[in-house]
Amino acid sequence: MATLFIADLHLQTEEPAITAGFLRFLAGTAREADALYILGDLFEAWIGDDDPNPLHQQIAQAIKALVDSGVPCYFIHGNRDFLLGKRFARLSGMQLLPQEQVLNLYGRKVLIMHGDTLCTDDVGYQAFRAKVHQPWLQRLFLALPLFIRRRIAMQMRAGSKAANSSKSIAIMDVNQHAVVNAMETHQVQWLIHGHTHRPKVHQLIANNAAAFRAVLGAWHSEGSMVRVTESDVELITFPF
Ligand code: LP5
Ligand code: MN
Repeated sequence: MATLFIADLHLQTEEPAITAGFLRFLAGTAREADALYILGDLFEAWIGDDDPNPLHQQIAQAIKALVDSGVPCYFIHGNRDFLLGKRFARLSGMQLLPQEQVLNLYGRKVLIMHGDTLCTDDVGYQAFRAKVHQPWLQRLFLALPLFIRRRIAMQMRAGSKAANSSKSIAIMDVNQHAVVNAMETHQVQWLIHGHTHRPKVHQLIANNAAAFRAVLGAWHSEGSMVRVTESDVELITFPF
């Protein structure tokens, strides 16, 4: 049997092919799994569980069908959907996990996270993240009318795009010390994350031994997943 990991689908009404690919994945490949873990940025931008966007209902129903078929589904927040809350979790049957979680998969200890917290060289982003993760600010934002929240999210997306265009590729990647530090804190030889959209399995040294970091790809024109079995950890791309 296998446990599956995906991240960075960035689902939005404007990208129906990605939604269709995800729905097919949920009704097909995922049904055979022991569990499905979604490691953040499932949605392009989440402004509250009360957003009546029909896409959200459709996705909740599809995930619920998977869960009801006997495949548990877990979610770690990304930097686009960190406001996804208990109401959507209940609707979809997903279980919300903290930002870092260690799993024991078939005897292998694996650390999972979205990956944005590893990008410690991106000082501007880390400052932004610290601000928008303040509970009082989130409560204030969620109390605003939806049209204002939508406008603020659009301004943040525009600000982010503008900021990213002047950042180097290296700054927006993970920091090696942050990676080793996370793996040594949790005493693991495997790490799976997304966020950087640079799919690859990297080899490194952590805890004075060989260690591996599997980076999930974003779902642009094809799907990306990590499949963990008793004998293997594979990074797989597949057509929608
Ligand atoms: O997301 P992406 O790929 O463009 O870049 C990320 C980092 N950017 C972000 C910002 C998100 O895109 C914004 C998402 C909105 C979610 C919904 C709204 C919820 C609001 C809640 C309020 C409590 O995560 C980017 C990283 C990049 O990944 C690579 O790691 O570099 O970081 C930034 O761009 C941060 C900048 O350095 C500074 C941010 C500018 C934001 C401008 C704010 C304007 C707000 C106006 C409000 C009135
Ligand atoms: Mn991300």
